[in-house]
Amino acid sequence: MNKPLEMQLPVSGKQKMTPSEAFVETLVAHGVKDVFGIVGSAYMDALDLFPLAGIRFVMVAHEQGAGHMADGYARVSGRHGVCIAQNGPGITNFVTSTAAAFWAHSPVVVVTPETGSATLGLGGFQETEQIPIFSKITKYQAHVNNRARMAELTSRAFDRAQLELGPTQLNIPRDFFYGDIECEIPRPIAIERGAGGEKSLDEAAAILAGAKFPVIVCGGGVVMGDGETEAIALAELLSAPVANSYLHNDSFPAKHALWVGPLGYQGSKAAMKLIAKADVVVALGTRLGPFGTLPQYGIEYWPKDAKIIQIDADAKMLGLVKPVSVGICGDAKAAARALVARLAGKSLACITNRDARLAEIAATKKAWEAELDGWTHEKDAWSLEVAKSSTHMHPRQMLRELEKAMPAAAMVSTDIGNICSVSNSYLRFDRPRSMFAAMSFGNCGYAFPTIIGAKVAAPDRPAIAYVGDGAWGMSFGEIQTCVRENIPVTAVVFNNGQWGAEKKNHVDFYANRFVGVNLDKQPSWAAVAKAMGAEGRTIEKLSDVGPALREATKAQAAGKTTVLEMMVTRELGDPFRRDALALPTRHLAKYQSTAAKRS
Ligand SMILES: Cc1ncc(C[n+]2csc(CCOP(=O)(O)OP(=O)(O)O)c2C)c(N)n1
Ligand SMILES: [Mg+2]
Repeated sequence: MNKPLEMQLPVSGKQKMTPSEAFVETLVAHGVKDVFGIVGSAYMDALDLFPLAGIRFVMVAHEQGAGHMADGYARVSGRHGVCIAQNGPGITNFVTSTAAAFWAHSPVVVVTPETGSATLGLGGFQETEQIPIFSKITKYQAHVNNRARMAELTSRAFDRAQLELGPTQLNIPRDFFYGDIECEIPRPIAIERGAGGEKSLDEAAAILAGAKFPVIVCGGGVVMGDGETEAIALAELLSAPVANSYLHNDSFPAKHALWVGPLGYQGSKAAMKLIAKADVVVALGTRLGPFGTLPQYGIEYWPKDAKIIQIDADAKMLGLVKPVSVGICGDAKAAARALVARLAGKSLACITNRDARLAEIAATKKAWEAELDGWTHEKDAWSLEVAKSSTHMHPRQMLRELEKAMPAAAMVSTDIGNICSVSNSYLRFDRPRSMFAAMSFGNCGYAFPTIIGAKVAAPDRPAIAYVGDGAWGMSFGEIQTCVRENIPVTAVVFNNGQWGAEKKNHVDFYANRFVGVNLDKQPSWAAVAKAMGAEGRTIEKLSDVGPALREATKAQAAGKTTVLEMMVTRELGDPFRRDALALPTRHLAKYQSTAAKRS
């Protein structure tokens, strides 16, 4: 691992420099230490300055990987993630990772050198219109239309990424890196976010004072706003159970007695049963995304008659998905603190039934844990059939073993897939900025590069990616980055020999007519890892899971990247979205054999 670089200060005062120097000095002004990308002539003049500016260039295998690394870096550190590539194809490779960062609210600055201004529009080499492509997946796009504005526009792209919490694009015609300019390097703009309007906070406090069964849902806003302590204080004041919003399992400490687990797909039944009883829901730093509030396990848990107090730093999120009684446009940390200040010492209706509620929370959690312990395998007919003749591990049991062996302070990224989704019930964290799921964009291939970026930002924390074997085929190339750049992580690859999450739809809706879902003739992923210079292990037995994870994460301290290939059965948990599919209707005679038999 490279040693952390000395803090550098940018040049001050107006002076003569080249645009490349202005660009790099602006990165320095914003505290940039690491940039992810693949080398390209388009920005070579600036790249040449990185070493002396104290900026590490992390060379990756594919630009999409660089974008996800910048995302993981930003999510764990709260600082900017930065990626850069060659104009044209290097930049279009950033599209998926930028969209993913957009939905993860990550302050990523996507630097997109563009074809030269003198030939733009002539259909030259590596030319495409780079602004329209990113227009819907960035919070702000800066186009350097004049080389003298390099520092100003670079700095704005960095400021906006933090102010709006999302990716921004900095588009630079490649010839604009050269020349002489006079400029001053701007300093970052820091804006303190407040608790929200006094009136809405007063209204919220009044509703909470009368609540008999308040429930808090902590979302990504608590993590990004560093509001854990304040969320705990609010929860303790109300003795309210706290659920994590979908894929934000790190938004409230799992060891806390009031934590009840994540809502949403493959989440905690305890959280669902308790929120179903709420008369008031405090949505703290969450937009209550549809994916996280749809019925699960056949439980329609959303409390339709409850009053909802929603707190979000982005006013556009208020009442977007669920109608709210009070919307507070504020920072999760500051708003939670303001609510505690308003409620402390007041007579609260929820205190009268406090002990009964605490007992109910504990009993509901206990019942869910017991259910999870006993839920060793899936019980639908197809899963029972495929598991019957298999010697491989049941995914759920394997996930429980991983949970038990999870090292302290671990960071876990999760991909999109059936087993990764089931892992939601088994991922618990005691500190924020620990879980990096593929979020709403849901692209396969997210988890591995994202954890590599997270490890660069937090080299002392164990870094673990959960990845299905299909998604692994998309992303394993970044083992090269781990090995070459000495970024040691652990990849846990679930080998079920299929694109399982999609296969589940074939099982549920298409009468097991499998098209394009079986991953036959896969290589041994453990052997591939070894061939690439990492460690690789094939895990066949449940009793080996925990020790293997512990050993692999320990080996990170010795600079070793390990791929643990988990051999699991082909059984499949509940699907992502039963609600979004329908049984097949066919009108043409030729396709009648595929029509659903309706009774
Ligand atoms: C880039 C991308 N392509 C396709 C999909 C559709 N998709 C969602 S889940 C999934 C299957 C994932 O399979 P795997 O990674 O093996 O995990 P498993 O479901 O088997 O656990 C696919 C193809 C997607 N989400 N992202
Ligand atoms: Mg699979």
